[in-house]
Amino acid sequence: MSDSNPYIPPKVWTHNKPSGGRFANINRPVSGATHEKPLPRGKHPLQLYSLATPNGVKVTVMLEELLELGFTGAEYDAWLIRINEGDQFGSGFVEVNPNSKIPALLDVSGSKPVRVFESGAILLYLAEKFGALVPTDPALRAECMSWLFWQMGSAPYLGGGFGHFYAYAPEKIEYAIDRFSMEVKRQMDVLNQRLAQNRFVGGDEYTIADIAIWPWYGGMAKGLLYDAGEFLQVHEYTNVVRWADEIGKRPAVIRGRKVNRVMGNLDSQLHERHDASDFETRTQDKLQASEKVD
Ligand SMILES: N[C@@H](CCC(=O)N[C@@H](CS)C(=O)NCC(=O)O)C(=O)O
Repeated sequence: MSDSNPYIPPKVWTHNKPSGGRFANINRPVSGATHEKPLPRGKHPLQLYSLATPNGVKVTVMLEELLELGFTGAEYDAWLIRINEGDQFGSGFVEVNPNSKIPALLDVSGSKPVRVFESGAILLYLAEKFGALVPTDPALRAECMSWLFWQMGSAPYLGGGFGHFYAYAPEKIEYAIDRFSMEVKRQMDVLNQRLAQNRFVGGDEYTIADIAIWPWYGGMAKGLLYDAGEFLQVHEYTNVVRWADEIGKRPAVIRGRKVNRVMGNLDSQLHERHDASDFETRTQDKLQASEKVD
């Protein structure tokens, strides 16, 4: 777009050409399944259909934290949904999430399966199911919920706004990058000020608010998202960095980050998880080494 050739929106928008941005091939202006494909089911009470994006990691970290706390009912099968290949538009996936986005959870522990979609709803569902990682005191619970919903409302500006225009759009549009950089820096400052006074986002306790916020804002503070650490000077958010480092060392977080991961070091990729032992035996480094021997 240039001043000499400005875009003038027509009276009615039509989907007449691909946008050209990264992931444009999977974007459509309609919802629903594009093909018949039932979802696989494993042996555990919880069936997760996901990918290790920041939204996906929230749920695998939550499940690993619950297992770490001793809740055996949180045993899960994690199936890989490759969103670049359109798996989220298969008929089985759409039955679990009509919005066609990971993560999606099916709880098959009761007489009828319960579907849950939207990462915030999944965290809350699991926290309530097991009575863990969400405070019972009304004031603390309200604080935890406020930060959980803050994340759900804020992250689309970070990902869909800043990340999209800074990293994925086919051209760099100064207006859009300025607008979303300003907003992301404001959000990082909100969190930084909160964490200056509190060890965790909700207060003294580690909760689902931290689990929701960490993959996005912790990732941003550590310079892991969109290669934008220097651009946004994220090291300045020292309290967020301190909090991100502390959470990143938790064993459940280290495990949860690996599940459904298809990028990075081979030993950090556990494409599917069906058993706790898979972390030792089925990461990509191990699978590829055993293929070479065979
Ligand atoms: N608000 C949703 C957002 C989920 C979401 O955006 N998922 C992305 C990956 S992080 C996705 O599945 N994208 C596939 C698509 O848009 O077709 C949540 O928190 O669960």
